[in-house]
Amino acid sequence: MSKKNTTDVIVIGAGFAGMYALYKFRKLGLRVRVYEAGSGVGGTWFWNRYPGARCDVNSLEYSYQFSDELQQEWSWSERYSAQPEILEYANHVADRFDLTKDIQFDTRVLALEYDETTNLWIGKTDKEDKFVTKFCVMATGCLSKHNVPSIDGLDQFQGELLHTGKWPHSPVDFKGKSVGVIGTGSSAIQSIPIIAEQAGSLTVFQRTPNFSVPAHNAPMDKTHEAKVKENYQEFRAQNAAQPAAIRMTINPDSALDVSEDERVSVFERSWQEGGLPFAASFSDIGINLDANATAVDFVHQKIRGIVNDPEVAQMLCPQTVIGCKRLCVDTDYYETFNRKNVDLVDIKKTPIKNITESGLRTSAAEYKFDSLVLATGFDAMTGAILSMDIKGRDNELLADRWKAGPKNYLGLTVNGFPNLFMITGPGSPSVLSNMIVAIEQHVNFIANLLEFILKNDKEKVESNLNAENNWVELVNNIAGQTLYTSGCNSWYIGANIPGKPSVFMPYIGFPSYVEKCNEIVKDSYRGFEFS
Ligand code: N01
Repeated sequence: MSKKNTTDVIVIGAGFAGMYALYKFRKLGLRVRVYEAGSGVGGTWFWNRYPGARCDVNSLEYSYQFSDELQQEWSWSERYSAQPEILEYANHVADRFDLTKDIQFDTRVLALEYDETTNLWIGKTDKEDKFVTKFCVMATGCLSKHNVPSIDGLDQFQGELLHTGKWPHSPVDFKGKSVGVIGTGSSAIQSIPIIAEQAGSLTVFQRTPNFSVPAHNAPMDKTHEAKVKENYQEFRAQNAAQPAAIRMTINPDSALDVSEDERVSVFERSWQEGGLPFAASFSDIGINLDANATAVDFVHQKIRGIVNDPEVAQMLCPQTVIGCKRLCVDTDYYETFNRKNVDLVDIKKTPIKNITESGLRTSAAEYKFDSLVLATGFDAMTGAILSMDIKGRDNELLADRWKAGPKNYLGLTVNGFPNLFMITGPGSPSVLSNMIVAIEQHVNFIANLLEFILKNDKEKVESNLNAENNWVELVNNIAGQTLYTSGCNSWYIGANIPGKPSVFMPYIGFPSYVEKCNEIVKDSYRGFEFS
């Protein structure tokens, strides 16, 4: 084996997590190599190039804070950045910190096996038979394994078949075409208004409607940007103290303690402000069913006010709790259903039977399309990790260990899989927080842990089973106090993937998570075992 294939740390993935991990671990003097399946950096923002792809976190927050020079020199053009600009930012970071020389692109890691005699991980990629490393870091992303539904005849379709999560790199031209979209999650809600503008006709196949709030995106307010940049550190610290590490003013009032008029005017203000802060209109929307129902009513009224055809409006009104699936943020989504060239089909009433050569057939009708878009989401949080064949101590497969759900400690480590770390893994705040903030916190934690191992001449670290059991119980107890587990089929609990164990995966509450991590470190890395 060539020396080139032996490193201290292998990082898998060159999205925002992998890029910062490379930067940080290099600073420790470690030899680091990153494997990336794509041909460029950016992760989510490299793959999700569908029309309308845009971040739902404010641009001034959705960026790295590890380098003050970087955050001062970069300027965003809009309140919510679009995918091309975020990808440009990722490339700028890669160039600025000379990252690409240690990233091997177009290379997918297939397998990892822990060798107990040497305490090393032996890996295999689709390009090389063997690499050896002491530490493995999964920077594989929470929403990176796209979900292709098993619908009969999918391989028969002769037109253009697209998936929002794996969009082509060359422009897709829908002009004058007949297009079908399956799915109505965030990706669909962002892309449908733009596809509708271009296409001759668009038919949307909806299984479950979703709640969406207008983004009210706008050009960046340069005065506001300058003000933030004057004291960026304080701005970041204030945001990190918020439950999702996203800046929003949480109204301390209960939705049930105010008059109907006052409640509607608060919701109206939030609706006009736009975006995810709608969920913070009152303190109890996420924890009290009656309070939640008032928000549901308000959004239903909005949908009925926007969509001209009452039957279509009714189909678009979700009959679940608001926020138990990720709230969507849109530009002109509901308005799009007033267009003459757009139809909505309820596939709960008339299910898709099969895909045909020229379109698809439901139980009620046959449709013909030039292009069919699958906006069917991801095998979230565990999908990318489990798509590798990972064997720990005693040849145990991670897939077997996680058969009943992804048991782990802090969303970072798994007993029996020493020196292997996850960034924003299941059991950490990840998808219920500003991802870049969560990534930096995790990478810093892992870097400190590696430093501790090296300083103290330890060979390996892993979490103990007791700590893992307690951690998973805590994650579920916290979720149980909210409406996240109130019965909707969200990807937070793996319900969108047939056969996936039903376990709530993210930790709710970024500040309390950070506090727990800090306590654990202070307490000599309680719950971790070193040898
Ligand atoms: O995926 P989803 P997504 N037959 O899982 C339907 C992030 N994101 O890519 O609800 C028919 O939400 C499925 O129906 P149902 C964000 O965190 C962020 O849109 O299961 N339909 C659903 O309607 C988001 O939550 C941004 O009944 C099928 C849709 O496909 C996450 O990514 C933008 C089906 C999938 O929706 C995932 O969003 C985009 C089948 N067999 C994404 N299988 C922003 O930052 C699935 N569906 C703004």
